[in-house]
Amino acid sequence: PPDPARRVALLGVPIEIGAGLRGTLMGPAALRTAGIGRVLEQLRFTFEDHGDMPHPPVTRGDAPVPANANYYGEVRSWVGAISARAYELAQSGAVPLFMGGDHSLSMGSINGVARYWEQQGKPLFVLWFDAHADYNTPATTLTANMHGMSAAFLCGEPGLDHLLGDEPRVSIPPSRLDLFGIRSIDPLEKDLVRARAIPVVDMRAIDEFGVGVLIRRVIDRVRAAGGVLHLSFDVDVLDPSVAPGVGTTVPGGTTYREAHLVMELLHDSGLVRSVDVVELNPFLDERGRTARVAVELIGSLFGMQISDRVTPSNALLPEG
Ligand code: 4U7
Ligand code: MN
Ligand code: MN
Ligand code: MN
Repeated sequence: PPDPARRVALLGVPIEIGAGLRGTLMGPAALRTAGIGRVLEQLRFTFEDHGDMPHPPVTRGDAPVPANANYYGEVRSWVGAISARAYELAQSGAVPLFMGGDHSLSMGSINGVARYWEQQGKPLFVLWFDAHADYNTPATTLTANMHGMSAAFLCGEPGLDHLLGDEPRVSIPPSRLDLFGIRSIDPLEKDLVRARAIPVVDMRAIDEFGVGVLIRRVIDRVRAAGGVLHLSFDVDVLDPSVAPGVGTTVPGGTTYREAHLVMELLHDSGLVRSVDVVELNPFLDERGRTARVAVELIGSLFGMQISDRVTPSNALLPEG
């Protein structure tokens, strides 16, 4: 029977105007078709599907609209509403799983859950599992697409200051953000990431040291701080040969097994309290492949195991 103590709250967030290409609004439907609910049920989770958020009405704010931020008004309406829902879901004690939608949704989902954890006195860490750093601001962006600005916004970078409207804004210290899997970063964005000393695990580091050691370092840091972890999983972190159904493919991504190992180790850590699955674009997918892979990875994150085995502890690994 399902274990009521293990609750996952699914919420579809069909936003697409944060990205350059249309189609991520079909993401939540594709994840459901690929069996995200069935997988969670198999793993004995009680899951609640809260359906898809409605497109919020676009209201004109009093604050001026910044330049270099496409569809600012629409994104602002979404982000405020998402943050409020995220806060409620975190408060309910479930693990919220936000099904995107493009990555601009994380400005709301993470702000909302961070607000909850701040009240609990627990530091929230954010694992940004993505091909991109998403650390642009209106001053650094080359495209004005807001899905490339989410991490920077969350760390309190200026330029989108009124994006949350009346929702209280929480900022994540840059030292609690981990960019993991990146291989595409714009010139001014790179300068900003360096200036803020954001921990980065790029694909070169993964090639050289392997994902296992590197993800354990992230986990150890969260645990040592007595914190909890939000996973922001941008499907484009996977190699395009594994996950073609995304708008911004970058060659040289994580393999199928590397991504699974990240998820398996995150599961074993017991620290993940909320999740985004973003940037799946079913319009660009090949016969549902990417949606299926994303659901399989979510399975590993929630405890799907290849075999019953004891995971070796960090004591067996070389010192970092
Ligand atoms: B995603 C980009 F220029 N950096 O800012 C930009 F390369 O959420 C890409 O990670 C952003 O998919 C990608 O537009 C945003 C570009
Ligand atoms: Mn992203
Ligand atoms: Mn990306
Ligand atoms: Mn993308």
